[in-house]
Amino acid sequence: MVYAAQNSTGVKNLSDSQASAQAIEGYDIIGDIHGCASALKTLLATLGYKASSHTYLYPGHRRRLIFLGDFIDRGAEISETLDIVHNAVKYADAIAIAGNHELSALLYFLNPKTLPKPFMHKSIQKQVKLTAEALAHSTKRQQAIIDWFQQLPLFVDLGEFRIVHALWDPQLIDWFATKYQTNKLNPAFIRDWLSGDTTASTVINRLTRGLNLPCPEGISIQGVDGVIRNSFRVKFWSETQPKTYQDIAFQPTPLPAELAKMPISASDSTKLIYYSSKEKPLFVGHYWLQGDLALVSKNIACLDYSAVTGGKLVAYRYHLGDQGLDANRLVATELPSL
Ligand SMILES: [Mn+2]
Repeated sequence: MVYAAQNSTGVKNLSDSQASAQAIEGYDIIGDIHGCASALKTLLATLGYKASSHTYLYPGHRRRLIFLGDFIDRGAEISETLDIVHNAVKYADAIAIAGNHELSALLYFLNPKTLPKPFMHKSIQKQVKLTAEALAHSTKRQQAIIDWFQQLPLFVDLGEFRIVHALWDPQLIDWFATKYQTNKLNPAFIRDWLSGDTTASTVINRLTRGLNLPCPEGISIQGVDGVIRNSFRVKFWSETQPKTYQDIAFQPTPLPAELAKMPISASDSTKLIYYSSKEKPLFVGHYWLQGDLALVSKNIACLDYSAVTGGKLVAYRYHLGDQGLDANRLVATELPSL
């Protein structure tokens, strides 16, 4: 089943670009921008995109842009980043999917009485305020962004490859696509999510924040960002059978030694999700990678290299017809360290 917006809710997107699919050579998939518009413009130039009247276009419109979510928050150029991404979607057939930060912003702007955790964790509230300030000067523009966010796709299967912000969970994706007949956020889903529907919350958490396991009693983790957390992010692929928590942890902050060497409990084992190396290539952002560019597994590329904290903004140049992924297709714009 292809989840690529067959049941479009009226927004110009993939269904339009599919009409001219023969003319497309490939896609340039860009990781978490977090308000780093200057880096984004440098990366677009490196990739060969040229500024036109409203947007950036590849010569002959032969390549299209894909944004993996988390365009906003943290960085100094949120407003300009939103302009570039939104205009690319409106005028250049780009695809932009929701990250956990767009969902937090949505909650902030929709202002429900009870804000679902963990999207309104204190540290996230602070970041969302930066985005709110960036949009404060124009109610009309703010409304346009909120309207757009409410229709962002959560996941897309483009036939040859898939994209999601953090984790591709086939069961939850099937549930969403069957129930709402779309791959996009929509009023019925948002209503369910805000009213506390458990599956709706799980979909949002899992797809945009990945799989987090709770720390055992008495253990917490102080992140590289200073925030103390009671859970940690884990992989959703593995070449070999994982035995300890060290084998499955996937986050910039190392696990405390006692947790790292602990054998994975039976109940945690049942929660693990496995994206087989036989599945089609998958692109994700979200995980704050550092250091040299590499694939995270044979068929998964994570394009989040911590741009906003002095890392790199990263793209993957996918050429239609490619057989699998190749680390040489990763392209980066270095950012000045903070
Ligand atoms: Mn994220």
